[in-house]
Amino acid sequence: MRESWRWFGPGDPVTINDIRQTDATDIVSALHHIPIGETWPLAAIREHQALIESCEPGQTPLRWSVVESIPVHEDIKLAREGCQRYIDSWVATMENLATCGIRTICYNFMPVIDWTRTDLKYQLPSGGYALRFDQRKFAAFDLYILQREGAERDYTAQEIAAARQLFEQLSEQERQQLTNNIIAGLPGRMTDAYGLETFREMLANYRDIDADSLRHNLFRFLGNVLPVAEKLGVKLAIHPDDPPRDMLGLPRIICTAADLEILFERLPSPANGITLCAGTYGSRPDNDLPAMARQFASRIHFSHLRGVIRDSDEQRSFYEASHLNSDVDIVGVITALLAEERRRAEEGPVSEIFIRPDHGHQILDDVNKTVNPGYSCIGRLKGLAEIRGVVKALEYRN
Ligand code: DNO
Repeated sequence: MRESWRWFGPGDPVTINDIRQTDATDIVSALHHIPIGETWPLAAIREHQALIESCEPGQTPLRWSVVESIPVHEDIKLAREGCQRYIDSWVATMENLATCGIRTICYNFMPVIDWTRTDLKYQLPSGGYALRFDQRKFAAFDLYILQREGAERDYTAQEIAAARQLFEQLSEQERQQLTNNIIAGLPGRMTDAYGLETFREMLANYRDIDADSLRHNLFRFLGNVLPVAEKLGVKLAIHPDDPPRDMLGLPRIICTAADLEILFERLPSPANGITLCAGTYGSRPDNDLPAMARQFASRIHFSHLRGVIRDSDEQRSFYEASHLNSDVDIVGVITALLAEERRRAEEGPVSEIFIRPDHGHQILDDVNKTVNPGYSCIGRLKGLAEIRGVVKALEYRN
């Protein structure tokens, strides 16, 4: 298993030299400053790669191995006229990355919003902080802040009453914070940040797009990308929709094992693969993570390891728990990943799966620092250390 670590670039408060101290070997990164839809120039990729890979004599070198993510322009998801130029530009970015030796590419196909949380500083009983998705708060945003047309159809009378009550309890500042968390996006998002009015317009663009048409648009995109990826030896790794279900009237199509079955049945190319994000898939009670890891083993090119604990009375609400103690059987997932690596080793030289500790708690010295929510150093290092322990123990047993 190759231990990787996400780095957001020169503005990331966690520096490359900090990451070096974690003993992770590989970096997951992207050119976040390039506008969505534009090709990443070769020179810019090389420059970023040098920031990651150059080091003083005697220092442990790091490698930029995974891209998370090349963003997919909304026009591609909407299959708008003229979107071919954005598809071509995505492919050109992939070609430039492959020229630099970077061949594992994560992406997602979530319309309008990327990963979404309602609380970025949810206090844990330990005193640290976690990220949280609260379904009731989300409904309050949808119904009473965004006031989305037709939103009431998506909630029961009881949910609407609870959302109203909560909305009334929120201060102006809390409403603003909630709005920002949802429409301005979180670190590493692959969609633009919007104002409320633009956000409404963006949602309206999807009025006539249901799950089937969105899937059709994904397949069209992949139909262009996969043949080139195969030639270049690039592995694509689609990230699930987080949280994994329809939101704000938008269809979401990478949420369950059934969604993945459709994807691979339709496009069996060996370049077509997934990011097994344990925390995302695990925020649905009907996703059995070790079973999914076994079922799609050969398709897993990258894995985000973390867990969530769902609220007992509202399974759509959850907080990000510690890496090993959650509703997700991370030991079961790692067991499946290691078994897959052994299988791959029998087939050929490239057998390792990139994993990274996903989101960590904000604890200790990080509590008073400015951090990218979910991406503070110490919490992720704790997660990595726990994962590393599991890997060692399982490898020893085999
Ligand atoms: C958050 C994430 C997302 C993810 C992109 C993948 O922590 O897992 O930012 O990287 O949506 O394309």
